[in-house]
Amino acid sequence: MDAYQSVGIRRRLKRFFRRDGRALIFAMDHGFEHGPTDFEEHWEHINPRIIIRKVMRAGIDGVMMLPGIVRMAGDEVRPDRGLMIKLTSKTNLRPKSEQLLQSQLGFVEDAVKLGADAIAATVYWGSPQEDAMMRQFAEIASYAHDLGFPVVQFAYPRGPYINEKYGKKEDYRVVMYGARAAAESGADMIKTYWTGSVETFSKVVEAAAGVPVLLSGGAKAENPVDFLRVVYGVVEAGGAGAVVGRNIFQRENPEPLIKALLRVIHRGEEPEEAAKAEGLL
Ligand code: FBP
Repeated sequence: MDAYQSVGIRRRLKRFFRRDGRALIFAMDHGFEHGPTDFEEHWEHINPRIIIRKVMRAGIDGVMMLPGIVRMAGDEVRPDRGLMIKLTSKTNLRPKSEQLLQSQLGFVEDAVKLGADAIAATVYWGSPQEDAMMRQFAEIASYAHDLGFPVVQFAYPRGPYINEKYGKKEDYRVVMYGARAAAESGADMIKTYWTGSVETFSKVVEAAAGVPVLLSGGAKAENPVDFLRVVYGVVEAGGAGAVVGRNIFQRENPEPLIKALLRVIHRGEEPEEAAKAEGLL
């Protein structure tokens, strides 16, 4: 890679991270990946403009979306916040046997035209369709890197072999393996599952050997302090922050939680302290 491309990658990556090297990113690809029912609790958020305005106001560092959402509401994303465009997904309407595959739904050129600062793609490590996703990731990453764009891998190990051998996909040996595979396949940023403890997540971070590892938010926690505790653990383990969807848009007013998350991620505040400061306790 020549100097132009590597400078481009480094500059664009910095649009997500503050000086501390950490970031809080809002994820909104669920209407596609899970279906519109994910928005039923707060249906107004099915309109990306409404929720993006809220997350911007709260001070989020970046957003992650599919190309169509950027076309619908990309102008709500402030120009000083990182824009990550994800180019793979699947619908929940597929037969179960095809759920372990993400397909490409957009192209690097389109993401560049839409103003992306980073390009993202998922790999389900351990899936029977791992081969297809590896190839897809390699093609996306090679072209994005060629143009000077960083590539984010949603490294989500899952599949029958993992369940059989490790019992659950969040076993740290599995998550650590996925993070390592992401780093070795050329990712500039990795998003993956919480492994349940600081000690085990530290291993995931170490396995990524310097490539920033961010938490994948997961299902909405009824008690926001529980979620703040997980994110606090990610930071303690050396993680680079979190990419959060449902814990944000499944709340009518997500601003206090976003602000509390920013306190935990960027100021290292204890979860209870951050929650109190934002009126969550
Ligand atoms: P959440 O914070 O809601 O978990 O969003 C992060 C995310 O990676 C989304 O980008 C994606 O649609 C979803 O999780 C994948 O969820 P699942 O684990 O159900 O495949």
